[in-house]
Order: sequence, then C-alpha cells, then structure tokens
Amino acid sequence: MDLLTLIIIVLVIVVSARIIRVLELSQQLSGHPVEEITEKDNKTQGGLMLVVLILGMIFIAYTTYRYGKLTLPAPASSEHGVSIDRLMNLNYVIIFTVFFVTTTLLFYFAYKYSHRKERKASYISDNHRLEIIWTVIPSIVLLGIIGYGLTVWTRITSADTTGAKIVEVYGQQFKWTARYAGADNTLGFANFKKINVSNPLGVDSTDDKAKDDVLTNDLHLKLNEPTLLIFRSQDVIHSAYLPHFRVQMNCVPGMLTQFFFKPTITTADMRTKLNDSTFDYVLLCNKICGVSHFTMKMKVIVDDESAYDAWMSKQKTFAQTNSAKLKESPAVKQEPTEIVSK
Ligand SMILES: [Cu+2]
Repeated sequence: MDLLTLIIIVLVIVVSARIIRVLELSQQLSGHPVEEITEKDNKTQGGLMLVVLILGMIFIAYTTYRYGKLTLPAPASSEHGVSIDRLMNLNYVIIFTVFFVTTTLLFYFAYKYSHRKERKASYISDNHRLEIIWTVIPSIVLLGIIGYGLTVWTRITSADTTGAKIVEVYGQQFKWTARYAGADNTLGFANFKKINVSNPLGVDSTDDKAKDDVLTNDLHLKLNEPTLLIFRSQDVIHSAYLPHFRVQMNCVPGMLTQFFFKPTITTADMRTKLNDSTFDYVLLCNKICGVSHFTMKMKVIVDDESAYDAWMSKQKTFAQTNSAKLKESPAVKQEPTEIVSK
C-alpha cells in the first residue's frame, strides 16, 4: 500500500469521527435523539421512492432508445434469422412487461405504504393461494419460453445440410481465414502438424481433395445458397459471430463445429436498405481470446450469383498458391518449422 492510500484512509477516519461528533452536538441542541425517525423523514423517503421510480424509468427508456441499435442489427439477413428475431422479440416483450409492472408496484407501494403513526400493519403468516399463483404462473411462462426456444434452436441446428456449399472458417490469434472446398465441395485433409508460416491452416498438400481448396481473407457468400460453415481453431477457443445472419458458433481447438444457414440479402441490397454506402457484413470473434481479440474481424460479402462466380474465378487454389510460393522463394522448400507440433 502506498503512502497516499494510507493518508486517505486516515483522513476518512478522522472526518467520520468529526461528523459523528457534530451529530451528537446537534442532537443535544434539538432535544431529539438523532436516530429517531420522524413523520417528516418517512414522508421524504416515500416521496424519494417515487422520484427514483420516475427517474429510473426515464433512464431505461432513454438507454433503450439510444443503445438499442447495439443489439442484433436489423433486418435479419438469413432465412433462420427471422425465427431467431421472433423468439428474441417475444422474450423482450415478456421481460419488459414483467419488469415495468413489478418495478412500478414495488416503488409505488414503498411510497403509498410508508410509515404513518395512525396506520397499523396487518400480520400475515402465509397465504397458500397467493403462493400457488406466483409459483405456477411464472413456471408456465418459463416452460413456454424454454420450449419455444428449444424448438427454434433444434430446427436451425438439425436442418438438412445435404448439397450445402462447404466453407471452413478458421480462427487463430488474431485473425480469421476462410477455406472454400472447391469444385469437389470437399475440404482437403488438414493436420496441425502441417502448420507452418506458409501454411497457417495446416492443409495437407498431398491430399487430392485439398488441391482445389481456396483460402481467402474475406468471406464471400452466395445469395440464397445453403451454406455450411465448418469452424476450426488453431490455438484457443474463439467464437465466430455473424450478427446480421444471427449466426454464432464456438471454434474449439481439436474439434469441428458447424452452422448451416442461407444468406438472403446481398451486401448491395443491404447498403440500399440501410442507406449506407459503406456498410459491410462482418464476422467477429465473440470470445475474449487474448490481447488482440478485438482485432479479430473478417469482412463478409453476400454476392448475387454472377458477382460471386466472378470473384471466385479470380481466386487461386491451394495447389496454385503453393507452387507459386515454391517458385518465388526457394527458402520455403526447406523443411518448414512446425510451430504447433510438440
Ligand atoms: Cu478470437
């Protein structure tokens, strides 16, 4: 503890002692014990309960209006996103209704029934009817929300993924890489032992299925195309979060996770809708994964078919990039240093 902290503590003690002394003296002067609660005190406290209620409600209304846009951005840009929004909105309606009713009653009753000399509180030990009501009603509401939520989640995660375009999203401290499965729509084998500077995803170049894989730094999706994102992580747990598409999935080292969805609004259409020519979809990391966690962000672009095909035709396959690299720098020919295999 440094000297300054010590001085502050001593000063606080001295000031407190002085305040207590002043209170004692004022009590002697007024003739009332200072701890006695007067009728006036009760009135003031009751009134303050109303003030807190009103100011609190104004504060909540303001922050909801001001910061509401920081919740899921509207409109949902995926097919299943619409049902997620419906579920969220129902939850918001229930939560806000219960909150406003109970909070208003709580503070209003504290005001209305503040102590008065002529009023006597009645003694109630228990009331079975009331207890049943306040247990059964919330239970039914909660069961309803949970049942509805589980139904929506099961429908989203158990959707038929046959024929979906397969794209791998690879997380590492602190960047994302996308890997397209290529013409065969099958991702080539990858192994952490193959990871090196020129092959950060550890793709196995001897696997024929890997040759047509395409690695990119942006994630391009085709409008209305059923897409299966497969997530991997190199180091720690990351969480791939695509707020506009209502997609989020953990990326866990040593295992594959996935999310199936269908983008329904192109980037261009979304720009028109939002009247913002600079708008872009994003994929963010939503799990604090290290010091530069906040920089883990990948641009996501939803193209219509022709734009997507034009973009894809310009990308180099894993085999092409690899042979180009070998030609460019003979240094890469040397046995690559394995950075993770221990
Ligand atoms: Cu991360």
